[in-house]
Amino acid sequence: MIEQLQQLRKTVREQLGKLNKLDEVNALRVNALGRKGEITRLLRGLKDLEAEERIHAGKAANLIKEELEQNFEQQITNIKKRLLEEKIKAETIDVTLPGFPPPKGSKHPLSQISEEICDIFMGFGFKVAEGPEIELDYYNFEALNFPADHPTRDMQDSFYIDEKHLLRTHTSPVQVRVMEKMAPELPVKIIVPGRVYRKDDDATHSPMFHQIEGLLIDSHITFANLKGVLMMFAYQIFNKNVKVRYRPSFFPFTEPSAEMDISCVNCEGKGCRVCSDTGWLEILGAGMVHPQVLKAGGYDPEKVTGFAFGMGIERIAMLKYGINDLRLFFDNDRRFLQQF
Ligand code: 2NM
Repeated sequence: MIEQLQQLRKTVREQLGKLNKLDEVNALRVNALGRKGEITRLLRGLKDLEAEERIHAGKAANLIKEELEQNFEQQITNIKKRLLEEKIKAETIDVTLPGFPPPKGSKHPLSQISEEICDIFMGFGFKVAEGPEIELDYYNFEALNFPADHPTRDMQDSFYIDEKHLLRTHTSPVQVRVMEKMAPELPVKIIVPGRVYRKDDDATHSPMFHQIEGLLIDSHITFANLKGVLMMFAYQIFNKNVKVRYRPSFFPFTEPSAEMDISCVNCEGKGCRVCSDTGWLEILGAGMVHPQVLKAGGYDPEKVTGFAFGMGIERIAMLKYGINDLRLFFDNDRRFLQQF
């Protein structure tokens, strides 16, 4: 019996040493130590032995059983350790490899143009000013000399928050706020970019759009200053040999008022679809600041004069890039935006 046990111990240990898969180890374990396994089968023979030999053989069997159990545990631990090492080795990442760069964004074309325009005027010594988009009726209309029955003051044409507040329809209220703060200091020389809101919605009008307005107040400012500054601006923004012309116009906050045209950037003045065969494109409105507006801003119209102007960023961007539908600026379609 003891010899058989020794033999079993030897073969099991030999076989176990050769195994390197967990399920094979488990199968051998069941086969050797399980309830229906070899040891159990051998121990069934114990009852046929002499008392002394039985005790002896029983002890030996238990020792061998314990030892083999430990051998199995050890082998399982070894295999698991090896598997883990192989797994870690296979998963090793080379941290020195370059990563995947995140897709690069870019500035929105309207922001680009807005910054470009501000830069040009900053080159002329203007400072950038900003103000609230929810504005008081006073700053948006009253102080800017809009009569009570002006169409844009109507609920139909502007977004009112309540009786006294609305979404600003232009950035001019900021100019009044700046004048109030600065008066009587001179010069006032500011440029005001920002969002404005009007109840309009088609291929060339969006209910929200962007404007840049400018204001220059000092002693002895004349219409000649207006023409010179705006002409230099046109030359810089449409870096071509554009021609410039002024046509009389009307705005409540300026007197006299004018519209500035440039020769068509598409056909260079010959006449085409972009300029409706006129050869000219309207790009901004301007004028000498109305005495009422100077007064509202805290300046004495007997002592100072000024000019102001305003333009729509979308329109400038459409002309500069040859875009025919301004809704493209607001669709967030990357096929469009990636072109800038
Ligand atoms: C325009 C056209 C003409 C303008 C006037 C003022 C202010 F506040 F100083 F009176 N700011 N902007 C102005 C003048 C705006 O936009 C077409």
